[in-house]
Amino acid sequence: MAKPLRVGMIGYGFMGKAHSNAYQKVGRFFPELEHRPVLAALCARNQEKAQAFADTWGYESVETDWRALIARDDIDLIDIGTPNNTHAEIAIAAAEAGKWVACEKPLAMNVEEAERMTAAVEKAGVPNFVWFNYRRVPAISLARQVVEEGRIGKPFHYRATYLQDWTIAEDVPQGGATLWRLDVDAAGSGVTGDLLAHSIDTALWLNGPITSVVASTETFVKERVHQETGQVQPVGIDDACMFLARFANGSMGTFESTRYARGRKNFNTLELNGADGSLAFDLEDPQYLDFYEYTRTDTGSKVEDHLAGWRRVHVTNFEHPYMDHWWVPGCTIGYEHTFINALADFLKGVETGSPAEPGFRAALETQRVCDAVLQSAREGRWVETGLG
Ligand code: SOE
Repeated sequence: MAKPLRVGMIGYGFMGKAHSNAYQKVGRFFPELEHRPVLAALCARNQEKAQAFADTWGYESVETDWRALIARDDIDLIDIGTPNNTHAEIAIAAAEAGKWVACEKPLAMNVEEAERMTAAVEKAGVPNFVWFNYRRVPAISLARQVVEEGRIGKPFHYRATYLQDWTIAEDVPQGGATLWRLDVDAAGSGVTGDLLAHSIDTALWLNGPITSVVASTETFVKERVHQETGQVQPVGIDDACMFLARFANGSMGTFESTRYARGRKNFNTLELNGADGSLAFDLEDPQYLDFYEYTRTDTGSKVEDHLAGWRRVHVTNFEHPYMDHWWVPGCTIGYEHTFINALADFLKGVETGSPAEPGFRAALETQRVCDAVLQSAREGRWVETGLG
């Protein structure tokens, strides 16, 4: 008999939808899980909008004060889908109340907050998880499997890009419920925390700790109208960020992110080059993992002959990560399923006693890299991350 897991969801934006959908579907596609999420309460400051969202998604009740939500005995898990500047206070209060905590990325505004959040969930001993959903794209999980199988060999290069184009117009305002990602007080940073945090999380997972970085950032539009004050205010976020990285395994990395790459909507790519093989992935073509095999792991023989070439793996077979929970081979899954896969891993981790990553401690490592990147950009020098 499945155990109900009563979810209190805070926030109803893009991530509120993605997370709510995951709670609704996970039990249907991962029926072996012992826990069955129940959409118990939706919390947001605007009662009318909260009620509308709750009605659409089937939440049982609505709260307008997150402290009241956390105080409820009938809530087991707090999901934080609110702007970054609220994550720390909510997560710490939820942990102290003994709730499970699932937090949207990036974990925090900075390392200091992320450390306090990690200490709080660990002190309380509560299950915790950060929604770095791209790890759960089957092709990216397969990339990790290929690395673990030793098919890449000694890694030399890691290359990541994360490009979008939605803030190019100068009349896009900043702040408020819809555009808080452009307001440094709500977001903490621009593309570094919003987009590169994803790239860094994936890189740490696939290629190990990043030990040092040197970065450059740019803010192309210096002032924007703030939606809450109606005033033209300075823009404090990084619109674009590029950094070089050194990994503990001796490889070098390049990372590039911007919201000014005209035509790039959610272009999130990675490439890993090793002595024995290479891997490449592009989120705009998410069903595929590209693999170049130079050395066969079974025989050790080199496979570079007149038919050598990149292999394009359509990651939809039952033997591919997560795909035995979805459709028949050849039928694809999409963006929303990565959240369902992530939630399934989180619940399974709690049930088996082997917690799914990234929990808060792993997300703190990503935060350390983000902070080092921003510090490097400010100071114009290489900065150690403290990892590795
Ligand atoms: C930014 O545009 C954004 O919505 C990020 O905040 C998400 O994390 C990313 O996955 C899609 O783009």
